[in-house]
Amino acid sequence: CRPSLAVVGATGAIGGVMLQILSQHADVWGEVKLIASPRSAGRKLVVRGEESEVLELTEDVFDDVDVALFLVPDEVSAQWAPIAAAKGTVVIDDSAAFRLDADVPLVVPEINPHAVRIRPRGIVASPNCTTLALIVAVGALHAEFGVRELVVSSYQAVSGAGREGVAALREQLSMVAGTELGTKPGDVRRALGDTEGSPFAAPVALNVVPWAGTEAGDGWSSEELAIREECRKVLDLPGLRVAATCVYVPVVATHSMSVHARFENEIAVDRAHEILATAPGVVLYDSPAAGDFPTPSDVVGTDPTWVGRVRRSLDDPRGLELFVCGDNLRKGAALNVAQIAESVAAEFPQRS
Ligand code: 2RA
Repeated sequence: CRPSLAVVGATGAIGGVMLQILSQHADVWGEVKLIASPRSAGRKLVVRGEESEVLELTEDVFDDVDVALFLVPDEVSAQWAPIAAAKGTVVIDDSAAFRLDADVPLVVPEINPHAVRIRPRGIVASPNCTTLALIVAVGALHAEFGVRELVVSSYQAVSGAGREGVAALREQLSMVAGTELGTKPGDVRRALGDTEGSPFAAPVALNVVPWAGTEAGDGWSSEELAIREECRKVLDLPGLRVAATCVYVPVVATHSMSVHARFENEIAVDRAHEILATAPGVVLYDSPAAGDFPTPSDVVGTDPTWVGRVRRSLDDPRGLELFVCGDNLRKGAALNVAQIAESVAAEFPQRS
């Protein structure tokens, strides 16, 4: 019989995308339980075409659950994932709580699918959305050229900061629309006044904000260090040199990144194109003179990492420049978790 599934955080933004994915993908699951905090329990949501009541997150809810997807904040995962795992449930966790735990594999199915099987804590982690947009393309190139260094600048969508991020952008846009703001120092900031409730360190409408996450020491943000540590772990390259600068931009969903990648071997740009054109989870869209390059407003809602502007570095035959876009709520969150879970589900028939 097919493994049972729990979706913890079913009522959140990523939970909503997960329910769509469960309805769209080949159905490998038996019973699917939808779980949320006491505040959201009792709501009815549709999954696989059927209405289902959302259950409250309790210890007992994991009885008879084979695989649980945790789509909840770090502190909720930190508390509840070990409780579910202790009951024998395999946890696939989308939070940052376990990503760098040596006993928890950090899995991107296109890059390190084998890692999912070694999970001493019964927990498998899925990377941050910025890492995910980047790693699918860089990992494919690494397999042939051997990546040694990444210099990354992100253009991150406000939904990375949750529903509050989207609400803040929409509210700020409504306040500046049709004005002449954005022409004098500080005029946008003054016009928006107290941006209470905004998760951003500066106005995000008519602006860009070079700070994502929390202070992580020596001037770095947690988001920047997450890209570094997670790329190292997924690629199994503890010495990979990574310098990231993370920036929020006025985009609702889909993170973009400009990437300078340096490899061990000299780059043949035609071969780089070929690799990207055929790599799983990647779409190469790269005829800039014809206006063909990925942008977040075209990529949003799609599954792959889109890559364009691929060119050899002018001053370094081992360097490649590229621009990537990936939907932070799909591959960047729900889709990668679903893909990991499907690979775990495939283990079940062999067990019985
Ligand atoms: C962001 N990566 O995009 C964060 C969310 N985890 O803001």
